[in-house]
Amino acid sequence: MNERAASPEPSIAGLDLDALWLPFTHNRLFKREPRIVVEGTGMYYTTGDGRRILDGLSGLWCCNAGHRHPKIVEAVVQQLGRLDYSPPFQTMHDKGFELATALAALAPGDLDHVFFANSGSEAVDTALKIALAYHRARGEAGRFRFIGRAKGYHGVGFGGITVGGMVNNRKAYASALLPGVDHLPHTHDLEHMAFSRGMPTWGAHLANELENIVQLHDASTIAAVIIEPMQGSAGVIVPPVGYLERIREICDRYGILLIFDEVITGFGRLGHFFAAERFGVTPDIITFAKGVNSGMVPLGGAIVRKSIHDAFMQGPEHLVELFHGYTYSGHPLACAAGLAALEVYHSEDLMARARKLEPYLEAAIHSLKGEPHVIDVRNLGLAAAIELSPRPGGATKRAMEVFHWCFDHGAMVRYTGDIIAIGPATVAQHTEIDRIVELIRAALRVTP
Ligand code: PXG
Ligand code: PLP
Repeated sequence: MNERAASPEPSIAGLDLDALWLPFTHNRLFKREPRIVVEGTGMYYTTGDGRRILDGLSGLWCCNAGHRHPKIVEAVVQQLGRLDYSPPFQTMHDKGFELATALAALAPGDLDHVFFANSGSEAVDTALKIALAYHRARGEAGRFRFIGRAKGYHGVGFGGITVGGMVNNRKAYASALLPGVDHLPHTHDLEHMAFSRGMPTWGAHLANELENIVQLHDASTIAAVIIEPMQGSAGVIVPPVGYLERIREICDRYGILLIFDEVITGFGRLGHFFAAERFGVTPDIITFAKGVNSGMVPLGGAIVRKSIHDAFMQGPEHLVELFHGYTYSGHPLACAAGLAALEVYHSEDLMARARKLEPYLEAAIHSLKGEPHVIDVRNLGLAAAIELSPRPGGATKRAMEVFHWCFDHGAMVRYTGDIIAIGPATVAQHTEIDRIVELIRAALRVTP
C-alpha cells in the first residue's frame, strides 16, 4: 500500500505554499492537503513525501512518451550546450526549420506550413487569426465569425474561451468575448450512447446543425469552424461515426475553413500522429501542443494548408505577411525536444504501440460498468472516461473524492465535473493499465 509517509522528505519540508496561485485549482483546499510532485520517470512520479504515483494521465495529456525519456532529455541538454535562444522575428535557428519540416511531412493532405507558439492556447489564437487574415487577404473580410462547439475546450485566451463551450471558463469574462461567435451542439448523449465502445454509432445527424447555423448567419460572414475531433477536456467525448465527415462537407460547401484542435488528440493519443489521419478527415488547419515534444518544453503551433499559406505570400516581398508571433515562437529547447520526441515516436513505434494498447484499455475501462455511481464509460485510443451520477446536493464531489483517493493510493487520474478521465502514455504496460483501473474501482466502492 502506498499510504502517505509520516513526514515529508527534506526536499519539501518547510516549503512555503502561500505565494503560488495554482491554475484551475481549488487553492485553499489544495494547500491544506497538498499533492507535491518532485520527480517523474517513465510512467511514475515521486511525491515530496516519497511515494511513487503511477501517472494515468501522461502529465496533463502531454508526456506521451513517458516522463523524462532519456533521448529527449539528451537532445535538450545538447541544445542547451549550443544555443539557448535566438529571436524568431527576422532570424531563426536550425532546429525550428528542421522541426517544421518534420511536422509538415507528418501532417495529412497538403497541410505543409507550420507556425510556432508556446501552448495550446496560443496555438488556437494563432489559428483563429490566420483564418481571419486569410479571408481578408482573399478579399472576403466580411468572414469574421467563428463556430465552435458546446463543451469544446480551446485553451484560455479570449479567442479560445469564446469559441470554447465551457460555461465556467466563460462566464466571468462574458463582456470580453469575441463578437459573432456561435456554437454547434455537443455530441454527448447518455440516452443514446452510454457505454459505447470507441465511436458511437448514433449522432452523425448532430453535424447538420452546422447547416442551420450557416443559414442563420449567412456563409459570407463565417470564417471558420473550430472543433476538437475528439473532445478531451470535457471528458473524452468521442465523435459519432460519420459526424466529422459531415462537418467537413458542409464547410467545403460554403468556403468555411475547418480547424481541428489536436492539442490532446495529436502525437499518439489516438494511435496516430494526428486524429485527422485516424478519422480520415482532413481539416484546413491543425493546432497542436502537448505531445509534440512529450510535454518536455512548452511548444504549440498551427499547421496550415499550402493554399492558406500561399494566400499571404502575394504582396511586396519587403512587407511582413502576418502581424503575429511570440518571443518564444519555436524556442530552441522546445524544438530540439520536438525533434527528439518525433524520433522516439518513430524508432520505438509508439503510434502502433498505442493502437495495440487501445483494445486492452477499452476492455479494462469498460469492466467498470456496474460499479457504484457509474452512468457511462467511453474510450478512444489511449483516452477514456468514466462518468458518475452526481451526489445529490454535491455535484463534482464524487469525482473529486475518487481523484484524491486514487492519488493517495498511488495513481494520478483526472477529474472534471463528475467525470474521471485517464490518458496513459503510449509506453504504458498492461499491468499499469490494470492498476489504474483497479484503483478507480476500489475508489468507487468506498466513495459514498
Ligand atoms: N486546445 C485543446 C483541445 C486542449 O485540450 C488547449 C487547447 C490549451 O492548451 P494549453 O497548452 O494552453 O493548456 C487544450 C489544453 C483537462 C485539461 O483537464 C486539458 C487541457 C489543459 C488542461 C487540462 O483535460 N487541454
Ligand atoms: N508584454 C510586453 C510588455 C512585451 O514586451 C511582450 C513581448 O515583447 C509581450 C507582452 C508578449 O510576450 P511574448 O512574446 O512572450 O508572448
